[in-house]
Amino acid sequence: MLGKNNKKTNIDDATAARVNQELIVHNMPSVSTRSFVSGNVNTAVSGSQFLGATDNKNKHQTVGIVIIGLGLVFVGVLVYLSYRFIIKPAAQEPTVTAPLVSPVSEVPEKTPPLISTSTASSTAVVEVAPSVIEMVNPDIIESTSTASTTIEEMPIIIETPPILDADVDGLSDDEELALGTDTTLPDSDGDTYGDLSELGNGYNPTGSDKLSASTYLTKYQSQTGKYEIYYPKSWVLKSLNNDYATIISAPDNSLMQISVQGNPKIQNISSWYDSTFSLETASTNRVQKGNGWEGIMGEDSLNFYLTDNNRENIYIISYIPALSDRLAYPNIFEMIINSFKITN
Ligand SMILES: [Ca+2]
Ligand SMILES: [Ca+2]
Repeated sequence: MLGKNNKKTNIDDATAARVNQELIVHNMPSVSTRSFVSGNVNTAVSGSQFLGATDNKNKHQTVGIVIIGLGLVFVGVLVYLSYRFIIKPAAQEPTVTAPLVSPVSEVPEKTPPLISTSTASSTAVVEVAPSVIEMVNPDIIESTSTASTTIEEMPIIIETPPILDADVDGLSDDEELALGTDTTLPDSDGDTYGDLSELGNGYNPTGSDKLSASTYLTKYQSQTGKYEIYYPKSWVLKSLNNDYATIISAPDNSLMQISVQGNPKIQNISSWYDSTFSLETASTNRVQKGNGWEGIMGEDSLNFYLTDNNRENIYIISYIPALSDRLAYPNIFEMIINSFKITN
């Protein structure tokens, strides 16, 4: 039993040893396993192969060094070329353009910055200025010449419009438009009295009753001047200088003006007129009597001078035509004078 057990124990030990060896063998690397298996011969062969690899390695290293050296040389050439043709010229350009820039930087103080060189700017100014003068002067001369010819022709262009009287009743068409009468009928209201006759005698040419009843006329009262007048309603009246001057504008830009001034010497109108205009010939025979006044028509027939019965003021009624040779409203001027009334 014991021997059997010892035998069995020896067998188990041998098995265990073999198992361990196999475990060791299987756990070792395959190369080592080959070397152990191949023995010394394989080991010598592998040694000669190792010497050959070392030679090849040296050759490769030499080639590598040569390649690296050539690479370094090539890089050096590239660096030199880049410095010679790129970096150096780029570095030199500012130094070359610097003198060109500095004059330009001085130029903008006098000329626009867009101009690259001072010579270009100076020649440009010098060339343009005379050409402009040469271009402008002829135009100016031509324009003045044409203007002068136009001015010479002006009187022909603005020839005084003719004064028409379509119905030949003595009232111009302009006056009949202001009075509301018919320019084609001498007796507009058909009362057998002509328009001019009714107007001159203080009657309404467009209907019955007195002239003051005409719907085409209106009355103006001056508190300062203490008078009243009638004038065409369609005309424009303006009071100036505290009512010491009154202006009435007619459609053709003619004016009727009534001005008031003192009569410090309390002269009658004939004496005032003679002394004012230094007339040697007495104008007494030209005196007209009105409603609270006496007056004299000036020799130009455009100014009527009158004074109130108290000889307090001198009134001047003036017809100021827009064109000196066109008097379209002589009868209305007369009507305003006749309608003049001192109101006190
Ligand atoms: Ca007429
Ligand atoms: Ca009539």
